[in-house]
Amino acid sequence: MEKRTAGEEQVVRTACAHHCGGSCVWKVHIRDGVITRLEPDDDPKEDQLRGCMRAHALRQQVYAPDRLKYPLKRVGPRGSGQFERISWDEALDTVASELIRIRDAYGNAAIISGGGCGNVTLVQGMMFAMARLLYMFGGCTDTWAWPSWEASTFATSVTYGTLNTQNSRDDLLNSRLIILWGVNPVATIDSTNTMWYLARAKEAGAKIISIDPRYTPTAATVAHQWIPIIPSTDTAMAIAMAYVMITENLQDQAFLDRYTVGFDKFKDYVLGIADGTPKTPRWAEKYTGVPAATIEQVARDYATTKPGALISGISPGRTAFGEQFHRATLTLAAMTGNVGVHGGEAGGRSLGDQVPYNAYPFKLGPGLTPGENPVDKEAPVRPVAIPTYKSWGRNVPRSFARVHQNKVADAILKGRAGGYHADYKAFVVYNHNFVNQFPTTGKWHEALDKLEFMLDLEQFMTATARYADIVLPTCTILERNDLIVGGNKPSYGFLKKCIDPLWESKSQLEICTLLASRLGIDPKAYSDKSDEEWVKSIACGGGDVPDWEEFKEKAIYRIPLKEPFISFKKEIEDPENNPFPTPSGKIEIYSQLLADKNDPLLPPAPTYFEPWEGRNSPLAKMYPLQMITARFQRRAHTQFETLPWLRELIPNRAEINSQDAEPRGIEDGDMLRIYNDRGEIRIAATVTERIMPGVVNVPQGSWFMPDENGIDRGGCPNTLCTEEYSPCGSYTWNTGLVEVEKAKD
Ligand SMILES: Nc1nc2c(c(=O)[nH]1)N[C@H]1C(S)=C(S)[C@@H](COP(=O)(O)OP(=O)(O)OC[C@H]3O[C@@H](n4cnc5c(=O)[nH]c(N)nc54)[C@H](O)[C@@H]3O)O[C@H]1N2
Ligand SMILES: Nc1nc2c(c(=O)[nH]1)N[C@H]1C(S)=C(S)[C@@H](COP(=O)(O)OP(=O)(O)OC[C@H]3O[C@@H](n4cnc5c(=O)[nH]c(N)nc54)[C@H](O)[C@@H]3O)O[C@H]1N2
Ligand SMILES: [Mo]
Repeated sequence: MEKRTAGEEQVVRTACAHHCGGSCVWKVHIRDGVITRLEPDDDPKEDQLRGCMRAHALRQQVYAPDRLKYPLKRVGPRGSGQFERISWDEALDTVASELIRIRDAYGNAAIISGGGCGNVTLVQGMMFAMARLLYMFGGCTDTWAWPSWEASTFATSVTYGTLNTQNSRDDLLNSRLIILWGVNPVATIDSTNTMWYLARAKEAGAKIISIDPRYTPTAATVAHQWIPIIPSTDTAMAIAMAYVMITENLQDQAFLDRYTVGFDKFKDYVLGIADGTPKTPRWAEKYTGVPAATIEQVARDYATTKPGALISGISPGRTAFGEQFHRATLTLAAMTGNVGVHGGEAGGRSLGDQVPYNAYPFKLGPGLTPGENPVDKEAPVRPVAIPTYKSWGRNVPRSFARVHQNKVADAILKGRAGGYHADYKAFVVYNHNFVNQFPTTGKWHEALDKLEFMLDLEQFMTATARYADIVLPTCTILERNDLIVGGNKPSYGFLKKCIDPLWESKSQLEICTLLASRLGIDPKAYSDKSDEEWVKSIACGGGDVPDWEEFKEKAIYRIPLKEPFISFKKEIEDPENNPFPTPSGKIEIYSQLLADKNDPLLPPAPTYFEPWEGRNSPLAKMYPLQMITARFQRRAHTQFETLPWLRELIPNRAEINSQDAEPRGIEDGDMLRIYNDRGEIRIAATVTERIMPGVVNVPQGSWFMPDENGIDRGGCPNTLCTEEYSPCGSYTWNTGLVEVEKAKD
């Protein structure tokens, strides 16, 4: 940061990357060390990377009165939220002595590392800084399963042998048909400018179809057709689309013959030769609620309007058997020959091998990488993992030492006696609001109370931080340096330090460096660079960014590409020399690897299973409504929730159709009681035709606020969600039954 004279206004360009998959550019106005306003990107020469409503409120986040300002020590019972201010020295000494004590008494596996995605950046964010520290400390118990896209990760690994499966979003301008299947970028961003490319693609004549239980703002803005679908049943529709293509001979057989294996086996299933049930549009209509004629029309559209991009959203993957949705839609992409071509889309959305949200093979210079976790290495690999299955930043197959994130509370409660790898005594949380964002099934309180030590690095007093023994105040993205890569067109974004950390907050890198020496780790071996030097090392010391000074000034570097980036271009254009990285070298519609695993719930080819809590389940008699938990535009998960500007914009409400509201005497704005066997919440209603009957949407990220009776007054959907996960490990946040009534209290 340059020094300025008093009263002089300074304008700093910086990037934002706030857990929405976007990376936008901002001009931050600063006077006398105080941020006075933020202006969005206005570069006239380039595609502007304009920020969203949330980033417009970043200034309120930085100066929020409820920000955590000092290190805190718990003084009341766990969860009570009673803390007292302590010094950094006392806080760090306590953290270090507790971690050393627990490691020496129980081993490293007794420490669970709960890193999340509060910020998805490459220096301070994700699991870099803290994971590296804990691995150097001898390791920790890691968690497994990516919350966002475990189903898609699994399916793309099986089908293509890699996670890098997307085209850059500017390629949508080459599409003649775009199917948004559970995708709502107005709220989710899904790479900055996705909406802009969708709007331009529409202007250029592309037909756009949205398949979603909700008539989303995205559908309202760009779609020609909205197809409401019963949640958790999308696989049935995709398979019936395959039926239409096969029986009308619309599939691209030459593509299938040349690039895929196992289509015939899938075809036998689709036609009912294998099990006696042809997967006709009528068969699918029963499950999906989508009229057979509509399924036929979408199948014909997709098979004949080329090129076509079927964007298979990750949200239908977060359902019971969600991996089958992705296996099926990837198969449709191959059946229509839309893989590896401009205007098409191979499908799937997951981590690239290196970076989030993007398949582009970014180059990255040396960074603060965590390396290998010794605890992970001591246990065998989970059978669900397949050889090509890698995790970003930690290319280690998931071992049995790891705990599924849905099972952390269960694991703490039961430990070895419950079949887990260790008895867990400490929980280190960073970038994560664990208690809020994972299903509780009523276990969190008891579980966290059982711990010997819990640490949380936070900016706000979250539902999770309330349980910690020590809370360390962490600064925001405008108070430190960091890097993001990704975006619609591949780019690097520099999140620049605009002001010094406020109050006594510190960056995660600084906190970990201070802890290193106390944990007996050489701080120089842990990190020999400042955060800015790490940004430079990753972006310029081997990365694609050619000019550090220019990058610093502009905060953005776009990789100059002659044409939009296409995944699998070379595999399609020159297959002899570029096999797919699967065992067969081809797109695996049928996977021998899965066949060999012989798990009936993870069959080798796409298969429809009825969800365990669907409309046809016996439980639906008691809890007749399906709950989904979509992204909420004014928040990034739980972040920004307390900022007045954003609260004014959209009220936090559950959406319910008038056909479900009226018989229950519910009117728009009424407070609802939503419940099932797992819990009970209160949240106000939006009565609307924009959600299909039988479905309630409780926006995820609502703050968990249980009262003395355990009723969650904050309306957090995870109070009602199940901790059961799909066979591949995917979370099932969009599969669950509830009942709704007008609240009396
Ligand atoms: N019901 C339901 N639950 C869901 C989902 C769903 O669809 N439905 N989606 C899931 C998905 S995909 C995800 S990714 C998770 C997200 O879950 P989380 O990653 O827990 O969500 P966030 O609220 O974004 O961030 C967590 C915390 O990080 C803090 N934070 C922000 N920046 C920093 C920082 O620089 N340092 C530190 N130490 N902390 C910081 C924030 O204050 C916030 O409290 O939620 C999952 N939970
Ligand atoms: N504003 C904002 N943006 C975010 C985030 C945020 O918290 N806030 N989180 C970010 C993160 S970490 C992630 S992982 C992504 C997630 O991005 P997504 O998973 O795409 O986001 P969702 O809003 O959960 O779901 C998208 C749509 O799927 C629909 N849907 C739900 N269930 C089903 C189903 O069974 N079938 C079909 N066809 N559709 C269904 C919902 O109605 C919704 O409109 O978003 C990122 N962007
Ligand atoms: Mo996510």
